[in-house]
Amino acid sequence: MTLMEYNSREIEKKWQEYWERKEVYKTPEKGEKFYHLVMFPYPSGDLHIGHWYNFVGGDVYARKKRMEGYRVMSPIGFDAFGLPAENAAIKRNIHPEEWTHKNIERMRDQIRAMGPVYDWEREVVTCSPDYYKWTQWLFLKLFKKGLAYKKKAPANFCPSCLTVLANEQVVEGLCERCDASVEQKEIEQWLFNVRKYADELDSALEEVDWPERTKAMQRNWIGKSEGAVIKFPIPGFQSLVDVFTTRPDTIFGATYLVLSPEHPFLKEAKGKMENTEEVEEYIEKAKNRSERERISEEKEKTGVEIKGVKAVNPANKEEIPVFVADYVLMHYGTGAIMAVPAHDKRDFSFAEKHELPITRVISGGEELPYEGEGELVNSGDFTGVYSDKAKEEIVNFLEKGERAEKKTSYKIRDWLISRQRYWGAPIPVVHCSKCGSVPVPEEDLPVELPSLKDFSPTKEGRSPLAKAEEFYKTACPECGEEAERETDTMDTFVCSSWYYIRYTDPKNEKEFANREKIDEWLPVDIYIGGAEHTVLHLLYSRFVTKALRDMGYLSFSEPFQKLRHQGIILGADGQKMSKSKGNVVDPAKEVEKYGVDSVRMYLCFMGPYEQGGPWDPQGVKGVRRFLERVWKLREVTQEKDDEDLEKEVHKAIKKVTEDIEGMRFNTAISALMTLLNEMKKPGKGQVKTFLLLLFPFAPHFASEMWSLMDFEGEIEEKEWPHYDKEKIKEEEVTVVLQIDGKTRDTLLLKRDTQEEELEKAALANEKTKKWIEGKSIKKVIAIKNKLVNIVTK
Ligand code: ANZ
Ligand code: ZN
Repeated sequence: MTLMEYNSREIEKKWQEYWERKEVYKTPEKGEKFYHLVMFPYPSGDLHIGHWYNFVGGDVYARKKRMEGYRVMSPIGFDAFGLPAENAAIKRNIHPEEWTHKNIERMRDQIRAMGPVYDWEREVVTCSPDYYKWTQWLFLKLFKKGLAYKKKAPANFCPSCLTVLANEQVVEGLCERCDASVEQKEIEQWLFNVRKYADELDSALEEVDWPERTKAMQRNWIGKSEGAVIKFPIPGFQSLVDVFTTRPDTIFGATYLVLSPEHPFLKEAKGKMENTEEVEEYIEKAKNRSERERISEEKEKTGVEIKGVKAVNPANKEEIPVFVADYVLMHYGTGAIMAVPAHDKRDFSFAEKHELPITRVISGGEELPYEGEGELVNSGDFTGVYSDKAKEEIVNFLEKGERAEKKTSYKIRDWLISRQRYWGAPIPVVHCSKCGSVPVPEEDLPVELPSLKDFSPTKEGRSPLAKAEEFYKTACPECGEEAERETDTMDTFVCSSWYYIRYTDPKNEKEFANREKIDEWLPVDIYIGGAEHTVLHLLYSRFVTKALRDMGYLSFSEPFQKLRHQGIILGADGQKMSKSKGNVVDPAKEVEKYGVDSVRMYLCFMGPYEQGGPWDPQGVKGVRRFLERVWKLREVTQEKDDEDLEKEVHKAIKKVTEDIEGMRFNTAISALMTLLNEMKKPGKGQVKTFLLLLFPFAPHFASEMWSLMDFEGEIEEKEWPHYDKEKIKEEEVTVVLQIDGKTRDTLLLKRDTQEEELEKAALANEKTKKWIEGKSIKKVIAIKNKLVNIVTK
């Protein structure tokens, strides 16, 4: 056999065409189901290194599962609506639809060129009407269940993108996309009632196999706090002011009350306060401050006293002043707090500024404010009780007088889903002056997005669809009178909150997905994707799943059983890749030079998958050299396997199998490299096994070698190799134990036990102890696998 060069380009093209023709990657018909999911990409135009990392790791895992006999479904699609398409389109003066579709076509080719096992027949594209019809259907379902509602409220408005943003799209007061300072604006908006599921969203995290860090981020976002609501009477008023506190144990130190500027009691108190004008001025000012400013620890805590109004501390019956201050937010707890300056930082700085009394009621810490727990002081009958117990006892005591009850609060807010932008799924609602907000009948879906020429947002923050008369003018579905369509579109997180369901039945025209198919495939067995930006996607998907479950459409509660994140690949300089640093790696260029399989393998080899790490410019070349060495195994003609090698082969099978399962691709590849070094005189069967283990990483390469060596059938149809436990058992040898040259015993030890260990074993032996009693040891001679001789003086 003459030896050809390893021509990766030809080989990869050949196999990709072959696989496509043979439809190798359709979801198999037989076996136990395994739903394998990677986060679908946004069609930005080019696959970047992060996509590669995500998809390649996912693909290695999926391929092994297929070889293990699972019926693996591995779908792919595009998260195609959203602001970037619109912004790019405006900049380049082409329509967002055109821009998006061009990009999708490019990216499809790029993804195919990676050689992954995606079932393209299941592709979903969220901006196509046959998909967003069902996104709209989801909206209607939530609406009818009372889980979608409209509300006029201050919204985060980005003056540069000219749209409302969800809280989560505001990062430190700035627009996530353009870094402009976000303003507050009163607008009618649509929200999904995520708060209704807050408790389950928190507690059910215990059931899923996710990275702890990701769970912690979800919990943090949900922000569950256990505490109590305590009622403070206001002399001269009927109503009491409720405060939410997590520290009822500090109540004897509550020296004033603070109301949020939006608190309804302020309206009630108008006639009775002595400084109405001052208070109203303050309330007015607070309207222009962002939430971030209001709660920032660095910013000074502003506020004014409501003169002429006092509250009574229900624990010690003392009269205390009442303030209005914007560091208290209306949408959390009850919108009012009991301030305990000795034990809360914010209250402390406010009290210092306004010269309010600061009373220590918890011992511990040298200085005030002390935020920890401890034994109570200055607390009447509760003095001497420790915080945890005092929390219970004080609430119980106040409960008797109907002044308190236990309460759990959640930080999470309802999900604001309306966007005043063009490139999204229209919200399927009609506004009628007689009937109000009327849902579009299901049979009229989709409400198609009209192809507008002018799709730029308006200055007033209204949707571009509000300029399209032919779109918004319609008849009321209920009374038939003239009415107007809702012109806002949905947040793209709505589109991606259910795509994993659609994959099970992507072409269904009658249902969002057929129930049998849903039950057959879901939940997802493994979900692989980046850790950044996924808190909300995961949260919203979980919310939608639970809501659909409660409507009877699903029978599971958590969509993603197991979740893993790939790490981040850094530039060669160890810095985050960025254009300005000039350290961006272009995977296409690497493929051009070394081939897809080398790039795939290097990505898996470069470091622990869940950690990522810096890109080594020599790395792909190194892997390519390894493949070239494997390529030489084609010379192997020996039919009989090499007995000395058997153990190494089986050790490698075990290692590669377990490491792929645990996403330790790097050490799996190391094991293959070690094995190759041992393969001096391998038999054909051993080369076969090697190729099978290599296949998930370098599928084109392994397929080509398999066929060139005339191994029967096709490699991707073969079963994943099994290891023989017996064969990897550590072999034992008998070592002779001598004392002064005379054989006294034998030792059964692992083969290749090192000299030092031999000596230890010999000295620990019972017979040795007997024979050397009373003597001292001059030296010990140890010969590996043979003997130990203890020489005495
Ligand atoms: C009295 C107290 C004493 C408090 C003390 C803390 C320490 P988390 O854990 O984040 O839930 N609070 C309640 N509602 C608020 C609102 N709408 N805006 C701003 N602050 C609010 O925090 C709960 C604590 O935050 C509550 O417990 C309350 O202050 C404050 F030594 O009550 B605490
Ligand atoms: Zn009507």
